[in-house]
Amino acid sequence: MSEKAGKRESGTAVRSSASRTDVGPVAPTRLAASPLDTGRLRVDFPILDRRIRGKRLVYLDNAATTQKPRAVIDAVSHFYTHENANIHRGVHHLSDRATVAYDEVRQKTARFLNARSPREVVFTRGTTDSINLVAQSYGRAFLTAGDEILITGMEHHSNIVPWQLLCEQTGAVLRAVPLNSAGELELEQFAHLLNERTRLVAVVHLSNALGTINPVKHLIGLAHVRNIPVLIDGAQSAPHLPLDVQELDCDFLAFSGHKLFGPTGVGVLYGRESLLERMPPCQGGGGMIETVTLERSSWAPIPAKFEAGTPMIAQAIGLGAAIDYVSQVGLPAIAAWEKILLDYATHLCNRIDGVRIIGTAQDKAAVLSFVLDGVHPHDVGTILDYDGIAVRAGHHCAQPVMRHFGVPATVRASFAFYNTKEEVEVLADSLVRVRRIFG
Ligand code: C6P
Repeated sequence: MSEKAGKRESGTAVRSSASRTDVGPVAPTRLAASPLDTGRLRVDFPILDRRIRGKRLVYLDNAATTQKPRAVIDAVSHFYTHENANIHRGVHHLSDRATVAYDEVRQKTARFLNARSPREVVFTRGTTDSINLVAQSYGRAFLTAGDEILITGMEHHSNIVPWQLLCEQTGAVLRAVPLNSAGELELEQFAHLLNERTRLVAVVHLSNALGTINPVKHLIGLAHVRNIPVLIDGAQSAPHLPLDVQELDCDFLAFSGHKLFGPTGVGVLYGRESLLERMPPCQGGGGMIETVTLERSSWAPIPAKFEAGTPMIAQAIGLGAAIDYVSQVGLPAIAAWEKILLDYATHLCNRIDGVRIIGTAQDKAAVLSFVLDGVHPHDVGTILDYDGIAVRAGHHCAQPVMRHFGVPATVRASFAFYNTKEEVEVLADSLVRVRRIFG
């Protein structure tokens, strides 16, 4: 069903280098970021100066995709202007330069996630692609009929449908942990649903539709007691929360470059080395082989084994610039500022007649989903757009969440560190206007 039908600069380094192995030091820090100098940071994002229908753009659709800092735009442009070549193939200077640049991003990504090694970082097209990779590689190799995969009732379709496809292919069974009325996981149900047949757990870290932050470290601990690997959908957490795969002890983690202020078309699958080693490739082609005869082929070492064909080179370069940028702003500072914005927006919206917030979890970040009594979310979104405010209205690719709350759609304001309290006030004023228009 379409949504319509359902109608570099500033900050502290992210984390200590304790327990890092062969991935080197983090990018150098340039400016202090506490408190976040939002006014200064906004200057880095050219699009934020745009006017929409004569009004200053208020961009509150960051969960869908984030805006790009000049550093990212320049890195991609510089690559195409000065270094463009295919990688891992050429003997010429440009190919060598491009290969080095691409491989450096893998190291940078490993540091960003505190992975043990760059070998644990597979470049993909995005979160969706990463999850599908695990389903079609790990899932098809190791799951059989009657095995169970445990997800939750607040997953994005990207963390539901790949498992449903896998279940059709293998006879495995998909189970989901229910939600309570605040949009939190029923934790005792999680423990209850884990059993001797469970072969994989896949859980969203930060819900795109509700803003709920799941206690993933706790969930991973429970699953690991039974030796069950856990995949974390980090699409929404990567831009908002510090991530440390060693501390979380997750087995897989997926995120998208474009939600982390980087380009579209590139994402990451972190995978525990011992698992990636055992997993077969699920796409064949150039780049992922060791030797090929007309009869059979053998695979390149990880992570190349999972990167068939010419990869998204320029996009990966852009992702590297985005990781530098975000690391310099500092995710702890980002999370703290966005919490202030979310609390302020929640406070203002709660004062508006007829607003019902969907998702009131204790632990929440960056996302404010709501409905306005008697007004379809698309109408709300359209009127907000006339005021220059970009929000998303729809089911947010989380139809089971909408069904749980008995709504076809919500309006979703989603924040990034460059948003301001003034923008939150513009949103609230505009909602009051919507209220007046609809009586
Ligand atoms: N959510 C949103 O507006 P891709 O499309 O592969 O970059 O990310 C998919 C995805 C997976 N998990 C979560 C929790 C997500 O939020 C998303 C993307 C966007 O909410 C686009 S639907």
